[in-house]
Amino acid sequence: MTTNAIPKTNHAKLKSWVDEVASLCKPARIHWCDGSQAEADALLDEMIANGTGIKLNQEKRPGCYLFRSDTRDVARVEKSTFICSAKKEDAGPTNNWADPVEMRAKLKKLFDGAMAGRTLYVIPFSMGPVGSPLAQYGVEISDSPYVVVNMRIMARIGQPVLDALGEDGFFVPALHSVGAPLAPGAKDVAWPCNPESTHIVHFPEDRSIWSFGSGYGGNALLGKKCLALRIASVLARDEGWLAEHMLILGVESPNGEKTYVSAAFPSACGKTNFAMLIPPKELNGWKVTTIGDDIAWLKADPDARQLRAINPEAGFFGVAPGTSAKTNPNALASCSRDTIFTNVALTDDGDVWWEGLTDAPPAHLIDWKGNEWQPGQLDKDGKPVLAAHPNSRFTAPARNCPCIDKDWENPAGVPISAFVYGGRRMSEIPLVFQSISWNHGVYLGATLSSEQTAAAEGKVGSLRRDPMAMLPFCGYHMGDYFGHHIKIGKKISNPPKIFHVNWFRKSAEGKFLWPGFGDNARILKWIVERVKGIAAAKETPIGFVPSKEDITWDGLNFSQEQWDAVTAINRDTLRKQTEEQADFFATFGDRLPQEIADERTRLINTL
Ligand code: TSX
Ligand code: MN
Repeated sequence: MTTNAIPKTNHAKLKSWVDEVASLCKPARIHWCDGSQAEADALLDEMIANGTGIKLNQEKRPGCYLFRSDTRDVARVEKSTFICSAKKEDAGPTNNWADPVEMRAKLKKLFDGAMAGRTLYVIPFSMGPVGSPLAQYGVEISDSPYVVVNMRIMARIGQPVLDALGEDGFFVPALHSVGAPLAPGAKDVAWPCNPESTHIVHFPEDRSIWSFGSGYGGNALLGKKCLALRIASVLARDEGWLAEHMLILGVESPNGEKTYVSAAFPSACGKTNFAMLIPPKELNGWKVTTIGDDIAWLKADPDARQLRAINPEAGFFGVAPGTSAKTNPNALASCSRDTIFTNVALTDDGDVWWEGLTDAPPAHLIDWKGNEWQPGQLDKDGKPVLAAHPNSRFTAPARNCPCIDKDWENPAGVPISAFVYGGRRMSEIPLVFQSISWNHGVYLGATLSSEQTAAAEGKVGSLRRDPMAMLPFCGYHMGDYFGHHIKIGKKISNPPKIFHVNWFRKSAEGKFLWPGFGDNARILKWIVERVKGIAAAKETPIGFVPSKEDITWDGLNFSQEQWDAVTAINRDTLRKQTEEQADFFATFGDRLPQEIADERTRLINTL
């Protein structure tokens, strides 16, 4: 076996783990990643040469590449995702559990010889700025060069991380294989994977990750969902901080005051769009800046006054379809260079396209499967053929984002003044309201739900409960997780104020009642002014709500009738819906905090 270079580390535990993995997986070569541009260029050149990747038109998209996955490997696989705590009870009712001893034995078999004929890449990575007290280190071992070039965008990787680890620093070991060993002399496929045997496994007690069979996104870039949410949520519980599925944005008022807000939304609610929102020009001088679009790690500051947050990631792994100059010009600008596109369509001039990028599609494309594509094309069932996969992605460096906050890499993080929870709700849930208290806010997060769109799994229109948008990402019992939030609120003298929003309310005729997008800045302004104690609100059973005159309307004609429609509440329906939460709460058994149960009772009684 050959190794590219003597690794510049004296971390004995890391070296022996790499040796151990190599003897199990039996790769042809070992490559320690230094994270350099030259290394990434060499890997990309190799992948272009063997047909795995496509270099896009370098005049239009400098440093950009396109990859097409296997058609069976296009998204996270929740049914194959496991939390292997020693006790089943500790994984809770929302996770797949498997016995850690049995699972380890199963994984050992799967990984035995799994890297034959391939290169084993060692990717030291940092989630968060290297050296930040809020950062966590991991080392991913992967046999996928696609993973290496994506991890280089999404995290800080290479020698600086080894230097920070020193001789005995703590790291999360994260082992990944596409699960497709190559026989001697056999020709490789463009996207090796093993969908029949895919396993995404977390061992929360020894903080390790094993991922087998998939090369896609959250299944393979192990720093993101696996480490920064599932494992980090467990670390956060044990160490007294929060690992949340939240964007972080800054709101700058005309006098230059900055207020930071973090927000959790289930999928298909436009989280990345909200993180990069551009306020209407009539909101003179109000600006939004981005710290992150997916994950927030929050810790009490030294005097336990407030929470400070970092974005543990260094890039955006965003859904491409629907991203356009109208919906999110900042995201588009972020992927103008040094970006990896996966499963989008290819234009005749070597550029990319996806549904929603432009009003009219180009006359000819190569679709995400590599087939010729024309507008209006139908499949054999008469359904339109999509040019890009609905879950196609861009992997773009955060530094490319025109509205990236100047403090996005501040190792101390930024102070968070408000939490926003939001769902896609056609009816009943008003545009915005503020919780009465921290515990009431935790209850709002715990009962967060969203209606399913075609892009997500599940029946279209059905209500999916997604507490704090963490349903697929909490690494332990969700009842304990609610309890941890309650505890954090007690520990901090000035915790974030908590709000609930719904941009998706519809009229009886099925029309959206709220213009959304940039106009959401009007609601953000109210939120920021509530935090500062400037804006007015009425106290109602559901919380504090604005009147129409509490919102700034410059540049938008919005009638009192429209306002009433988008903020109306029906006490009887809400009471019924609150009563119906009983079954959901019952699934958490005696691990549901009494405080959360009490908030529900209080709400039913006041309604
Ligand atoms: O991202 C969205 N946001 C947040 C933006 C900061 N979307 C897209 C969701 C899919 C990922 C929205 N869609 C939002 C929204 O606020 N609101 C809607 C619903 C909507 C759609 C189209 C219109 C209005 C609202 N069009 C017109 O009013 C012309
Ligand atoms: Mn996410």
